[in-house]
Amino acid sequence: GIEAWYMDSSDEDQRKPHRLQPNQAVSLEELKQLGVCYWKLNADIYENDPALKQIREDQGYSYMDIITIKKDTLPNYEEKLKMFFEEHLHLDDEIRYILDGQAYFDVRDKKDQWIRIAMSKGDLITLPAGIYHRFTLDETNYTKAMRLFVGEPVWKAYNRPADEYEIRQKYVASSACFF
Ligand code: KMT
Ligand code: NI
Repeated sequence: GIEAWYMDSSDEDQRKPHRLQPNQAVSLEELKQLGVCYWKLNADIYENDPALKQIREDQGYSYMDIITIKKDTLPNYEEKLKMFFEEHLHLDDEIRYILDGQAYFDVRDKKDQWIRIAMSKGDLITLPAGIYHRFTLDETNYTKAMRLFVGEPVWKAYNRPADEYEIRQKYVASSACFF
């Protein structure tokens, strides 16, 4: 399963864990309150997995592709990693299923603090439209992920500040827990 924690504010390598000392864990329940949903699947059978098929049907995830993020296989690797780590939002949900390797998704909580979510093989996560987030590889420098989408994919990212978008205002209003 996933593990999540509040991040320290050091400028060290983004691929390091950046845990607070002592660690300040974030539960699945707390992530849910931010609109972040999670499923655990068996990635060994992703090509023919009834559980994945069911989620895709239920959620309308009609589109899927697979991205391998590794120095020698991803074109413009450095540039893309830099882009993924810029704080941004999307107008649609971001849905990622880790098929191999591992990676971090960082999301802002309602008080604007960074939460780091450690994803590994079998973890499927959905980030709600309008949440500020970013992505990085960890020190293993490799992940393979399925990207899912409702209908035709729109990859456009709006770097922060993007507070003027209606989806941002909708997201901010969507949770009960402000303070
Ligand atoms: C995004 O928009 O943050 C991404 O697509 C991250 C990389 S996909 C594993
Ligand atoms: Ni994104």
